[in-house]
Amino acid sequence: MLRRLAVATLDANWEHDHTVPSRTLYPHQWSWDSAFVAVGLAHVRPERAWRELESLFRAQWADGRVPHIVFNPRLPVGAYFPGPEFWASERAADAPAALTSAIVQPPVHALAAWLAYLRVPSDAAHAALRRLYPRLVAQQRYLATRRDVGGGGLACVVHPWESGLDNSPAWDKPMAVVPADAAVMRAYRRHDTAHAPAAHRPTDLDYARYVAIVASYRDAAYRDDDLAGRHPFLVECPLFNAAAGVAEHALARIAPLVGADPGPHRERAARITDALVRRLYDPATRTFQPRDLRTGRLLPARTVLGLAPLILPDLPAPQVEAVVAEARSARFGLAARMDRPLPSHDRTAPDFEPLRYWRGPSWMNINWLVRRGLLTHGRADLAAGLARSMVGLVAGAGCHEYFHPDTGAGLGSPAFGWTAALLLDLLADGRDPDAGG
Ligand code: 2M8
Repeated sequence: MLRRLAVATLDANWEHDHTVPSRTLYPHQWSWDSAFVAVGLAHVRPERAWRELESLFRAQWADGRVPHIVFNPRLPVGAYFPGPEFWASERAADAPAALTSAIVQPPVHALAAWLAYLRVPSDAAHAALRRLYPRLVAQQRYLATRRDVGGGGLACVVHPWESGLDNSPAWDKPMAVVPADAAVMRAYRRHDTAHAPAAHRPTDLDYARYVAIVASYRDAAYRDDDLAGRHPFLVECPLFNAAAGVAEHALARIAPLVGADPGPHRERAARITDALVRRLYDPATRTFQPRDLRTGRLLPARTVLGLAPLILPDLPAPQVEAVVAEARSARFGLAARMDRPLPSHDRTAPDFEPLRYWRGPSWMNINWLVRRGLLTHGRADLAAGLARSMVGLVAGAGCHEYFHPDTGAGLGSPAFGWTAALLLDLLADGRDPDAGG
């Protein structure tokens, strides 16, 4: 039953060469959504899993960046805000012919490609892996070179949208100093609040700041040189960098299959893990925190982002222990028997909001990542508890975009791509073929 619902959701969201996250809220192709969707499609429509990843990477920029949105040119202007006319990516020398945004999202694609291959290692999958490998390497190179603004071996994000957790309380402090006026939004038509209650979404002032950050990057033709001198939002995010580390581990597995050397990937993976611990682990709070490059300080909110480094197979034992303790604390409630999956923000914080987008609700993709981390570090008991609570959530509410962290009520889009895809992965996956990392 549940499996059928998930497959039907993915089929309904399929659009010629990709899956839309949601027909109403997000009608184009999104970068990390496509990676999660490919993981699920590999179980039921393996050929489509590769088309999903390859259509995204066809829109990769010459500098290696993989845009966070690839716009469907068949949709009318106004189908999503901000659309291609706002991004004006043609102002950048490295932009492709496709209509795209100009920022990125967490690089979970190499992991997705590796998992899709493991699921069905056919000749077609092997051929797709060969085509994707150089593009995945270029994606990593872009992040490691153009985005290491702090100079410490981590990539920075230049917009909250790049973190994937757009409206997280983690970004409140750096966002508060972005100059913007909510009245600016009178000039635009927001698309999200036409399809979801305004009380669940970012405010107009948040949107004015999102728009201002894009405008600043756009005015510099989306160049990455001198970001430190001019860009209003520069943050090193633990989830984003953990994804980059895991991507190097996945590339080290893929490399021998395509005739490449895994050695450099292993070295880069080790360097990223080392940099994450050195720059983003806070021994005082015993969790990972994002670092604001404009002030040099760690950001104080204890969000679910801090748990993400658990996905790194080479995370040192003291940090594994600390992150598991953080996840098991009253802030997140991880247990072998748990009613609801992890919330996106500390439940005990005064600014915890169970209904508002990324400020409290539970999301399947983050829980799926943390579950992988628990399996990788030998915590099958906790991973099983988390998986059961995730399946229970979708069984009760359907393939929603996100869920009320206490009641489990479905929120946001009711037919959401990555929820369906990752549910399929959990249902199929009594045993994870890559659980050892
Ligand atoms: C949300 O982000 C977009 C902007 O990229 C939005 O709010 O309009 C986030 O949840 C993001 O993580 C996700 O990739 C995207 C599409 O599902 O929606």
